[in-house]
Amino acid sequence: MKYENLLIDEEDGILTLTINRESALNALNTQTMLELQHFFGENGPSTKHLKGVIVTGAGKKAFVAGADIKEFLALDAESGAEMSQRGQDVFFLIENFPKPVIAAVNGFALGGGCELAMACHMRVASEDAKFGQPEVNLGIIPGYGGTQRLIQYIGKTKAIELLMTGDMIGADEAWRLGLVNHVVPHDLAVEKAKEILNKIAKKGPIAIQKVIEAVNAYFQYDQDGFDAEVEAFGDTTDTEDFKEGAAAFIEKRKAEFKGR
Ligand code: CO8
Repeated sequence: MKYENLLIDEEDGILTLTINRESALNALNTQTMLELQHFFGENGPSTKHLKGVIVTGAGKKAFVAGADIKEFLALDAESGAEMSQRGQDVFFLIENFPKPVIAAVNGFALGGGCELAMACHMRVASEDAKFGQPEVNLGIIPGYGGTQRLIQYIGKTKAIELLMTGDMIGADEAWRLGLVNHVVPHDLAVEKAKEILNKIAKKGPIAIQKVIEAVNAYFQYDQDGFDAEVEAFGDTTDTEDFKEGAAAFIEKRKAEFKGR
């Protein structure tokens, strides 16, 4: 698929995916959602060799300022629910991506933009980033998982306040609440995300994939997270990587993982 709204740059095993609609503050229109679906879905790039993916927004002002408001003015109950479901499905692909995905939030992360950042495994915010779910200002609610993931990250007390007031919070408050992992000076969010991915890349890749699966299981109503952990743990013990990791520890050397 030829991407119109995503810029992809690969360097040293790290893919940086930039939402590139700067004139609309990188708002997620249908085309961009289709491209995200393609990228994170089965037909996207091979992930075997990847350390991980960084998601960011073009320009200095916005990560993503939301779903593209101009596109959903004509929605009704049926088409609105369909659009919400399609968006949720795309963000589940990101949440379940087998390699680490980090959002480098370089400005406004509002509505669908905050939801996109929350679907990533971690968030690094620049100090002038702003987060919020302002949908109630438009008379709607978040539709791409925001009501659920915001509670998962910051708890019901603050989540329901932010969802009802539509208030924006700055990077420092987002960090204090547990919404973001790190706050860094402007322009350094992508660099910090790379540093984290390079650190993770030294670990066993299958173990990292199993961490993603087991952690996500906690939030699935039809799965028991403890059972998922037992299964994932069993899978990791059955790998060459585990034999290598244990041998390296005993021989007092650095492990060389092969992802097998
Ligand atoms: N959609 C479309 N265009 C946008 C969006 C958006 N979400 N945000 C900004 N833009 C456009 C503006 O229209 C403007 O375009 P133009 O120059 O052609 O008029 C351009 O980007 C620059 O924006 P502003 O002039 O408004 O810039 P300011 O610096 O004055 O303000 C803000 C920046 C505060 C970020 C402001 O743009 C804003 O409030 N944007 C909207 C934020 C918002 O409400 N986001 C939530 C959208 S709803 C949503 O995400 C629902 C997700 C779930 C959908 C479920 C399926 C139905």
